[in-house]
This record gives sequence, structure tokens and C-alpha cells, in this order.
Amino acid sequence: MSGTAALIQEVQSVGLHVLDAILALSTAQKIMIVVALPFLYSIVWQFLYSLRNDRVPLVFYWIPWVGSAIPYGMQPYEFFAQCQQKYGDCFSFLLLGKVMTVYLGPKGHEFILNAKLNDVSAEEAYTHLTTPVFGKGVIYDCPNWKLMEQKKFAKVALTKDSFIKYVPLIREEVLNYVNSDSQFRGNRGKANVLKSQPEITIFTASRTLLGEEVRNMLNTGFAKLYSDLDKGFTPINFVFPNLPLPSYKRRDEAHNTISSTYMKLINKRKQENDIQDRDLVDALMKNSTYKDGTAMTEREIANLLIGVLMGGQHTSASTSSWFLLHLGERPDLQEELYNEIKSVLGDRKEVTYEDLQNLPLVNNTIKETLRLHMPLHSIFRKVMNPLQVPDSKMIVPKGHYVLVSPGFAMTNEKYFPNANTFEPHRWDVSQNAGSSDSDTVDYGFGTITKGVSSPYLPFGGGRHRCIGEQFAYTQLGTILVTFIQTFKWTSKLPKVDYSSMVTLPEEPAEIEWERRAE
Ligand code: X2N
Ligand code: HEM
Repeated sequence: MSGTAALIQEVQSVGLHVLDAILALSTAQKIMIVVALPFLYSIVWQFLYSLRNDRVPLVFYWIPWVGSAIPYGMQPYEFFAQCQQKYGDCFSFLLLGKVMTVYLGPKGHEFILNAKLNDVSAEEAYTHLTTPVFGKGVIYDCPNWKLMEQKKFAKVALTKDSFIKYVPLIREEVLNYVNSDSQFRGNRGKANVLKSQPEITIFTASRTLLGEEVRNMLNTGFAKLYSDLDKGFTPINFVFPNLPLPSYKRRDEAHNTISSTYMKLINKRKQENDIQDRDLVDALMKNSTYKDGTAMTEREIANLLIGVLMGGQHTSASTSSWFLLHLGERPDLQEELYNEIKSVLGDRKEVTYEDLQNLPLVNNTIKETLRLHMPLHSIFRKVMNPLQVPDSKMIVPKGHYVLVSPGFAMTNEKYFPNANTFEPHRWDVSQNAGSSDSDTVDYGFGTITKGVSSPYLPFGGGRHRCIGEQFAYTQLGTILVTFIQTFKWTSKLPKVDYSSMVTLPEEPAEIEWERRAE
């Protein structure tokens, strides 16, 4: 390293001479230099960095601080593929002042999702984004062990017994929506899925997880608060957590009002001694005392409710938008789904949780949608201790970030033949068969598979693995069945918008629907 140090000194001494020359220049020339300096510095810095063999190769960039934000932000998977060609599976890039080390493929999944708790931190990576939205004391505003317990507390409302109760409620909400919303008037028409799916998602999730009281508030001005809070949960907030802008102020106000409203609900149920097993509110009121004996406060329970609902909202709305748009291009699949549903339900229209377990094409449609459109295209951790890249001399230093992208592997020919074709039947044979790693582990919220080297990880893996998978499948399955029972539709598949929190379809994202004859 002394060679590098000497080089730096040399550059510095040259710099001093240059400074003298600069002072003799005209103002216009001086301004030019002030502008050019950061560029020069960044190029020199990148050159020196490239000489180090203990560092992961860094993708070259022209614009200081911004780095590779534009190619990454516009087309992350294409950007990753280009980097992979040049550097292999492991490379670093600069994203708005943060050095991100990517490791593509199953080895990367293992490296990052199963990294040691002491070495990487999710809360350090996400808290600036999530804490203003969810609030204090929960998810990424608390030590990891508390998150593990919060996931355990929440899972009580995400069991088979709960889902049996949720399915009819979800169906009722969907039917109510498609029979009353202006986009679904008459016997045929057009609907923007970027409007309908977020609404259907919030109605169904609120009705099931938060209960009837909160669901009914959404018919009032309360819905505007969700929209304000939502606008504070974007990549812009990830980069700039706090700016003196109206949208940030509205985010904070919306958070406070929603949080207080949930607390009032908790208090009301407490006072009326009305604590049952209806929803997540009941579940958390009954069971939210940490193993060290401290109980979650009412404010923290309210914030956990906000966080869980917000997470499920974006991911699920994106997924149902995408399956509607893909199926719009595949009327043959809609008929196949219709026949599958008919053959299992017979003359009955009311789908049940048990029915959903007997509808493989419904579930494979969701599975295939998640393969092509994993809602979270990037998962981050902040590096807390120097981290060695396996089987190499490369060290990711403290303060950098690691980024894992299962969605990249999930859309890659190497793992999925005809990777870009939407084909739910590709999953027909392998229904849970050949699950080679039966090794399990429990980080505190139930047993999950230990290995994360599968290329297919829409719900992540390791200690931060999703707890919402079964809820999502139940919610999405019921929405899909109800749509297939009610409509036939066509659509043209839009491009992907990667600049949102989740991978969304670009506008216009429309389906042309027609009601099925009774
Ligand atoms: C300006 C294009 O757009 O060049 F929510 F209880 C709740 C996930 C955090 C993703 C951050 C950056 C994109 C820059 C584009 C809960 C259900 C969770 C799990 C650059 C020019 C939250 C930030 C997205 C950076 C991409 C994940 C979610 N299950 N929900 N340039 O958090 O789980 C939860 C968990 C994050 C991101 C980005 C740009 C539990 C541009 C043009 C523009 N990302 N992103 N969840 N970019 N440009 C969640 C984990 C956690
Ligand atoms: C974590 C995906 C729905 C709650 C995660 C992670 C992924 C994910 C990839 C890991 C994040 C990381 O490692 O940083 C999805 C997808 C969904 C979905 C694709 C729907 C299709 C839901 C729902 C809920 C939920 C409906 C709640 C009911 C959570 C929670 C975590 C999580 C609590 C744990 C966060 C952590 O431990 O850091 N999800 N999710 N998710 N998800 Fe989901």
C-alpha cells in the first residue's frame, strides 16, 4: 500500500503548483476549474481504487456522487448484466454517494442473505427510508432481535386458521369493488390496473389484517392519509430521507394521524374488553411482549401495523397488476384458469382457503408473476465489519453496502429457459418436488429453510425472510379467482418502471374487460 500512499503524495504536491497557476486565471476560467475539479478528483480516485486487488472491481462512472445511479435506476437488470459481462458476478458501483457491492447468482444470495448478523445490517440500510413512514421502535428502528420477535408476533395473524376467515372477506371486498367502482361500470370497459389494484389491495388487506373499523374509515377522508404516507415511501426518500418539502411534511402528518388512529382503536378494544382473534390488531394486543419481559407500547403496535400493511400493500398491488396484464395477453390461460376453478368449485362461486390449495394453475400464475416481476429488485444491507468475498482476496469494507438481486437470477436464461416468457406451466412438474435443502433454521419467527442458494427467492431468505408469503398467496389467489370468475380481459404488456419502490408496470397499464355471462 506504500506505493499508493506515495502516489497520493505526489498528486498532492503537483496539486499545490497547479493552485498557483489557477489563481492567475480569469474568473470564468476559475469557475470552469471549480466545476471540473470534482470530476478530476473522482477519476483519479477511481484509478487508484482500480489498482487495489483487495477490492471488488468498481464500475467506472463519470458523474461524481451520482455514480451509476442513472443506468441502475432505469434498468437495473440490464445494468447488472452489462457489469456481469465486464467483471463477473461480483462488482461494485456507486449509487448516489453509496458504494454498493453486488454479487449476482445463487452464491451471491448465500453471501448476502446468509451473512452473519454482526457483519451486515438491514436496519442501517433501510431505517432512513422506513422509520419516518412506519414510525419509531419497530421494524428497522430497533435492534434486530426485536424485529425477529415482531415477526413472530405478527405471524400469529398469518396462520391457516386466519386465512380460512380472510378468504370470504377478501372475496367480498373484490366483488364489492368490481361491482361499484367507476372503472368497472357496465358490461365492458377499460380499467387502469395501477388504480384498481392498489385500491383492491388496501381494501382487502385492511379488512382482514386491521378489521372492519379501519376498513370502513377508508370510505372517508382517511384514505387521503394513506396516499400521503405512500408518497413518502419512494426511492427519493431512500436517497433524501428528509427535505423541507410539502410532501415530507404531509408524510409526517399522515404518519402521526394514522398511528394515533390505530392507537385509539387499540384503546377502544381494550376498554370494551373486545379482544378476539379477528385480525392482526387482536393478535398483537394479545401477544407482543418481548422475551426480556418488556411489552411493546401501544404506539409501537400501531407503528408495526403501519409497517406490515405498507410492505404488503406495494408488493401485493404490484403482483396483481402484473398478473392481470400478463393474463390479458393470454386468453387461453384465462380459460384454463376458469375451467380449473369450475372443476374444483363446481356450481359454488364462493372460493375458500381450501379451494385455493387445490388450484395449481392459480398458484403457478402467481409464482410465475413473481418470477418475472419480483417486487423488490434490490435488497440492501450495510456492511458493519470488513466482509470477505468467499474464495477471493477481496474485502468489502465497513461502511459500504451489499446488494442482492434474486430478481436478476429469476429472469436469467441460465436458471430459467425462455426466461422472458410468461409461462405458469413451467412450474407444473416441480410442485415442491426435489426441494433438496431440507435443512431448516429458526431466527425467532418460526422455521425457514437454511439455504438461500436457490435462484428463485421472491420472498428473500435468511433472518430477514418475508413472513407475508402465505398471506400474499391467499390474498392474490382470491383476487385472481374472483377476477377470472367475473371477467375476460385483454391487454398489452407495458414496460417495467424500476424507479418506484417496487417494480411496477409503466403507464398506460390498462386492461380491456368484459363481464362473463352468468
Ligand atoms: C433520479 C431512473 O430512479 O435515472 F416495507 F414491515 C415493511 C427496498 C428499500 C427497495 C429500498 C434507487 C431505484 C435509485 C431507482 C415491513 C413487503 C418491508 C417486504 C436512480 C433519476 C422494506 C431503494 C428500491 C433504491 C430501488 C426493503 C418491503 N415485504 N414489503 N436514478 O426496502 O422489506 C416493509 C419489510 C427497500 C429499495 C432505487 C433509483 C417489512 C432512479 C432515473 C432516476 N430501493 N432504489 N417489503 N434511481 N433514478 C420491506 C424490506 C425493505
Ligand atoms: C421481508 C418480498 C408480501 C411482510 C421480505 C423480503 C422480501 C419480501 C424479498 C426480504 C427483504 C430483505 O431481506 O431485505 C415480499 C413479496 C411479497 C411480500 C414478493 C408479495 C408478493 C408481504 C406481506 C407482508 C410482508 C403481505 C405482511 C403481511 C414482510 C416482513 C418482512 C418481509 C415483516 C421482514 C423484513 C425483515 O425481516 O427485515 N418480503 N413480501 N411481506 N416481508 Fe415481504
